[in-house]
Amino acid sequence: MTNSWSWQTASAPAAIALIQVPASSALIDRPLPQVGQARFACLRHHDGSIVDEVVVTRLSEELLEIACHGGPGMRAAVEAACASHGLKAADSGQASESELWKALARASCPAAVDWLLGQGLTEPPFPKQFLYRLPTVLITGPANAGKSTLLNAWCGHQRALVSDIPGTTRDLLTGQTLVCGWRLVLIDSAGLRSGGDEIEQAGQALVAAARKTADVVLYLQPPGDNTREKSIEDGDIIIAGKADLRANHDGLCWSAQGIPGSSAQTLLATVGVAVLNRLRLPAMPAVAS
Ligand SMILES: Nc1nc2c(ncn2[C@@H]2O[C@H](COP(=O)(O)OP(=O)(O)O)[C@@H](O)[C@H]2O)c(=O)[nH]1
Ligand SMILES: [Mg+2]
Repeated sequence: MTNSWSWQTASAPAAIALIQVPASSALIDRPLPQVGQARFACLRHHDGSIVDEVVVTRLSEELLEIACHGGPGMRAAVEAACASHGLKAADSGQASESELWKALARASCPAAVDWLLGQGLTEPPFPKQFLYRLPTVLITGPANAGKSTLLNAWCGHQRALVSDIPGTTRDLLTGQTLVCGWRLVLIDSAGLRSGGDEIEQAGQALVAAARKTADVVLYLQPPGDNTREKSIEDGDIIIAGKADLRANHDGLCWSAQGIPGSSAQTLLATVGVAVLNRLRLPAMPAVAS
């Protein structure tokens, strides 16, 4: 018989918590239930003192599942009781109380908190780094494509100046948005074009540098864009910009005015989901956007 026990539930405070322990009558104050049956009992410390009122289920001849109370103090008492019986904590994949609290304190956004509370520190099926840092999304494309307008709409306020004068945006401008609970850092950038004055060329160098570090690159392509070949790189998410000026609305598109059948908000939500998919981040339905 194994000599180890493990938590079966995440270590966030909860009404109840589950442990699995070897089937030993020393642990409880009543006879062990039959296999497949459950009973109320008291969990005992090795010295005989009562630790908690619990429900004991006999999973097999050798294994018990015990439902105890799930507050942090009770979890600590249960851990101490198991240790007093000479049982060792197995690595259940669940975080210890303090590890989880530290992870929650570092969580990057509501979806990360939601994930940690639900799953503890189990290995996520998405890049773990995004539990603790915000993904960056570079918005690039030719001058006048509507990049700054897209940034403003996504941030929900006027972060960048918008104008039909090419070269209005020169620096990298950042803003944030929430998509299905994941917070994204959006980076607006100078329009791609050759020539221009020294400051504009410096702006182009900033875009090139931002490309190297961004987690996702959105290429906003205005109608009639002919810079495509040299400016779009493998892996870019291409968005058909100024879709209100286009007859065809197939594929991923964006218009600040919306298009027939889709408001600007609906189009943004679709772009947001495309970004999450690229980052392999799951939409967390329980978390408000
Ligand atoms: N028709 C139309 N015009 C837009 C749209 N988005 C931006 N514009 C206009 O295009 C011009 C350039 O926009 P801006 O966001 O500054 O482009 P940027 O140079 O790519 O940052 C401005 O006059 C905007 O009002 C759009 O979705 N549809
Ligand atoms: Mg701009």
